[in-house]
Amino acid sequence: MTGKRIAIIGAGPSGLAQLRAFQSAAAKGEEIPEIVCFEKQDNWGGLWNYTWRTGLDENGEPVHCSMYRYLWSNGPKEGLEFADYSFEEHFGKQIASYPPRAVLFDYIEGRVKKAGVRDWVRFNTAVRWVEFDEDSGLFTVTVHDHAKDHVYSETFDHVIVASGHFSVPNVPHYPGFESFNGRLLHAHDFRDAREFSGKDILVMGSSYSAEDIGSQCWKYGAKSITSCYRSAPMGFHWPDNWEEKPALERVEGNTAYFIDGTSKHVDAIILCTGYKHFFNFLPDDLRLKTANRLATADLYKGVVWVHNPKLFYLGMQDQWFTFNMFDAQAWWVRDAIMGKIEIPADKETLLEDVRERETREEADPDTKYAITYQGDYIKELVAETDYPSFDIDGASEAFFEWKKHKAKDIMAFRDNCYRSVITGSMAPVHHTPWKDALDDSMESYLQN
Ligand code: FAD
Ligand code: NA7
Repeated sequence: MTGKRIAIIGAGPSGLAQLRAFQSAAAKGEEIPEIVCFEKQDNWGGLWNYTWRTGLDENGEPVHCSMYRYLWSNGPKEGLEFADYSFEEHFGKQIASYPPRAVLFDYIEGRVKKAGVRDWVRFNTAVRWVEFDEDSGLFTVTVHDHAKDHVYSETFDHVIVASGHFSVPNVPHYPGFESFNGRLLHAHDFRDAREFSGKDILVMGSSYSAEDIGSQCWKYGAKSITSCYRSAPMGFHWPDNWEEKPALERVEGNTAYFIDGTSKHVDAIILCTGYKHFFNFLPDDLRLKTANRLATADLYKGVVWVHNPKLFYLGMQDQWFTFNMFDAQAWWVRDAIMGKIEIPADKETLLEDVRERETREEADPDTKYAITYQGDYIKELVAETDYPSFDIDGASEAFFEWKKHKAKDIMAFRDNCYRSVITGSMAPVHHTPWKDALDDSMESYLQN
């Protein structure tokens, strides 16, 4: 041990990447700091740890999970595969490209079980407050251990915030919501598409949640789907019972009125209106405030809090890449903490790095550009650590293909397969087309 103590907040994919990063250094014989990971849920996996609960959990904490039953990966697994732990290593064979949630949860868990880091996590422990003391140079982290119903504080040299940013819903108000006669909910509280079979539903928004929740409801027998957009339509070739409309104006009774003067009877409104970066355990001087974008505000190299470089954030970007990007970040943060990477002392240099990333992101609104931009970011970080280098351009190619497959047939894109950039092998075609595969269990998915 180096004598340093590190607090990680959250044991989702980002926090787990950080645990694995430190464990891999220890496995190579390096001296690592003491690691304490605080996780408010009773298990790891973050959003991938499904619960039927909505609202408050068994401890009275806000439910973190925004995932739902029948959720299948919304992008190809070949774009997110861990470079140090392939799908083939985990499952003993290559599997199809769009695994359901339970399969991805198993994969995420497999790597950290193998690493033997569960003891580093304090479960059922919600972080309540973090403070930095200039004199000692230490953070005080105050937590609530729900198992013992005990609140306590400990000090740390570094804090790594890995609490995610797709859990606290952005909930707009539209006239008439208070007297709507149907079910009105945010995507965060959506759990089971079967609730909406036979119903006319309205999904508000034109991004991933609107697309996927609408598609789930279609698959499980909704009578009709109407989606409405604020800025631009999703523009896919939708099934006959799916209509895309411009922005909602108001609701009266069960009728939704849109700004083009049209209206529609709806039984339910699902607000797929995104999430907030929300950190109620951080004071002003430590709290990230950013839009959901690729170049986050105030994070040098996308991870170092420029106003106090002893504090790090993981996974705060909008995400094309996920697990492998969290890995690249976690390995980099590990090396910064262990003194192998130097963070410039001059704040202006840190801010200049942020500005350069923002300008480069804003240079081109094209999707392909954005994917390449995030791939380049991963390359940049991976080049500075011993994270196994992998064919990041190849992973970007999988995303380019995915985009084309969605444009061709939005209800069949998950029937395609791609080549792993980690093992080089091609994924098998799944045994059942996505639209007919109503059983999303791991047992069913792995029957190839
Ligand atoms: P999270 O997974 O959000 O984990 C954060 C952890 O921090 C949680 O375990 C939480 O309990 C804990 N925590 C929060 N606050 C506290 C606190 N105060 N104290 C203690 N612990 C705390 N990505 C993909 O790659 N493929 C997909 O198909 C995909 N689908 C998605 C579908 C939905 C509906 C959503 C919302 C996201 C999806 N994502 C998908 C993106 C997802 O963000 C990442 O896959 C990943 O879960 C992010 O990991 P994370 O660790 O950064 O955050
Ligand atoms: P996103 O990607 O942040 O998208 C939010 C959508 O909600 C987007 O289309 C917004 O429209 C729309 N929005 C936001 N506020 C409003 C209001 N007030 N009125 C109407 N529409 C609004 O969130 P998602 O939940 O789709 O995806 C988040 C993650 O979950 C993603 O990474 C996936 O992997 C799963 P805009 O285009 O800004 O006009």
